[in-house]
Amino acid sequence: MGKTLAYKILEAHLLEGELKAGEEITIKIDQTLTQDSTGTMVYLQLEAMEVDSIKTELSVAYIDHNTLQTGFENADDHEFIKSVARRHGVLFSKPGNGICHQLHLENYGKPGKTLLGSDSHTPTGGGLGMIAIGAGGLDVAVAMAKGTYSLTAPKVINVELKGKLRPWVSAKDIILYVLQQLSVKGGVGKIVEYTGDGVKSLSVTDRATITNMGAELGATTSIFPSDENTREYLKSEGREEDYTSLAADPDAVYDETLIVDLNALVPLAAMPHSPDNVETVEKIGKIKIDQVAIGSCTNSSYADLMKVAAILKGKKVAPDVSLVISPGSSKIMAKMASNGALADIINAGARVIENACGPCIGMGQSPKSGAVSLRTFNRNFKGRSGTNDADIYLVSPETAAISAIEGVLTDGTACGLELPQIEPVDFAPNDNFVVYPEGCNKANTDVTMGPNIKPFPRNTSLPEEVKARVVLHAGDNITTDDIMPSDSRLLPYRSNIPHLSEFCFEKIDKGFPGRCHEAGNGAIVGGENYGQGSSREHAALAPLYLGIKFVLAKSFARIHRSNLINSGILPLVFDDPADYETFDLGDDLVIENARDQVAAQADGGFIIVKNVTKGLEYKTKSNFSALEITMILNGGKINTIKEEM
Ligand code: MIC
Ligand code: SF4
Repeated sequence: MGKTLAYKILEAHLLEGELKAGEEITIKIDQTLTQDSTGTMVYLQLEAMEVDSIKTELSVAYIDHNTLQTGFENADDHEFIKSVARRHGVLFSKPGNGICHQLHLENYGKPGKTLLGSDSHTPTGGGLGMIAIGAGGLDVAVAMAKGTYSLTAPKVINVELKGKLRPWVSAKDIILYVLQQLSVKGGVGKIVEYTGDGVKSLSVTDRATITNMGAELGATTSIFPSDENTREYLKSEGREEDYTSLAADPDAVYDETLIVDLNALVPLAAMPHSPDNVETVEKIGKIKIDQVAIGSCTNSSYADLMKVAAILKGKKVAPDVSLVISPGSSKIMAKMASNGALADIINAGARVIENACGPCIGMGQSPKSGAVSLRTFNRNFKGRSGTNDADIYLVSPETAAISAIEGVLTDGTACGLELPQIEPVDFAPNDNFVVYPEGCNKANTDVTMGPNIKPFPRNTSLPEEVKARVVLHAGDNITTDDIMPSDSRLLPYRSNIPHLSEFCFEKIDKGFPGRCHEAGNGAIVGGENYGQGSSREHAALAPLYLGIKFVLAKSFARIHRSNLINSGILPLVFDDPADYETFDLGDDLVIENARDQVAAQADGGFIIVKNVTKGLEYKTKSNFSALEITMILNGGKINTIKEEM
């Protein structure tokens, strides 16, 4: 039986377990990446583990999320990360160098390697034929300390691409189409593997756009084969020697298949407020727009921005539109400065901002009240832009650029403008933004810690009886942005959980922290796909700080479920989803004999939760692995690791 590419790479990295969908496996991690907003926790945790040296081949600490430095907090975070990076032999990418995923693709990603990143869009590396997985910060800290990562072996979906895209239809439209077909939870527990003759018409950065947004499917990761286009890309980045050819066996067996006819695709947009709420640009119609934002780790490559420059050249941005562009990396910005494309963009009336995440995470450029904003980004959750009543549409760079000129959402296929073919160019290697740890080690380098950096909360081992009061009854698809919002006001406090926790669930229920303080021990009730989106473990750490003991939901998103377990909070899944309806705020719940019940999960048992207020009993089933059971009993991952050591 032929093998999928994903399983070939997993097999080559398998350390423990049976490589079979649903089984717990431990794999070797070759590379890690962190970014600043999750990175401070990662490096606090790495320090807490007291390791002597990291075990990965390469680890990089990027600074890209919060580069506004509106107060001392960010700059202190950057300095802290730099100091710990130096102590442990981690490369440090200074603010201004660009967005972690784009930079990793350009400079370090290698076909066939494994990469674990403390950011949900780490699967961008799948565009280069890597197994690149997003995880919570603590998992990444452990991957650095031990060189390993444990996960449930996913199923593999085959997305077979047939044919070739027409002009004005791009990689973004492919992934928007896949999202429309599979939904934001369609990828949970799965790897999405792209095959078919259509693959060869896509460049590595096109592929990276697609694997990047596989995060929005809830997938563990997404992957493309490594072929001549991969070689060409690595060559253009000055590292052809990193190329290896990789593909699935021709007779590989997949768990599911989705066929996409590229010739038939048209420009698409994800409408407010979910990346899978997809419709054709033509059907949505020529709605008036107020803002266009081009960039983010999804669509800020050289080719993307050169297409944008070609569309804008000699034109003028519409009077009511603010067009803002954030390039993916310093190399891209420098190249466009030298070939004149940057001037074309600026002359058209665009605002060019720093090579960073910027508006994608609400770090500036929030649109006006009630605005319609077109963005080439990957998430359009309500309020993420920093403006709660704005309507965000996710589109391709081509659609964004032509719409910025027209002032209304525009389908480029009908505009009569010919798009030029963007030829690959050579990028001179430039590591002037990178700080190497040379000569530094734990003995000669101190940790630099500013006053805003507070210790992270730690749980205690699971008691025999867990009592908790219902402090929130939430709906389906709650995002980690809902749980722990992030914008220019809150991002400076990513290293300060006590402060941050006062804003937990702020956008959907301002009374949440108050109720938690009153209850002492709290429980959250949620619907389907609870915790989708960002990998931020703050969405588990802030609830932990507020006394949350367990979350009852119809289903959980992968990374958040792990973050809860890592924090010693139980993610419990209703055996009967109808139970969800029976809760009210203030209901008192109890799990009796909690330790025995959790331990019995290994034999496929249920955990029984009693609703004392209503006199009801609920069966929950969570399929905890043996490792997860140990972590829950110990009150989290860090306690478990400490014990092991
Ligand atoms: C995001 O896109 O939501 C983020 C900000 O990059 C997060 C990480 C974070 O919350 O710091 C992610 O995707 O994991
Ligand atoms: Fe940064 Fe946005 Fe990408 Fe997250 S999705 S890494 S905030 S650019």
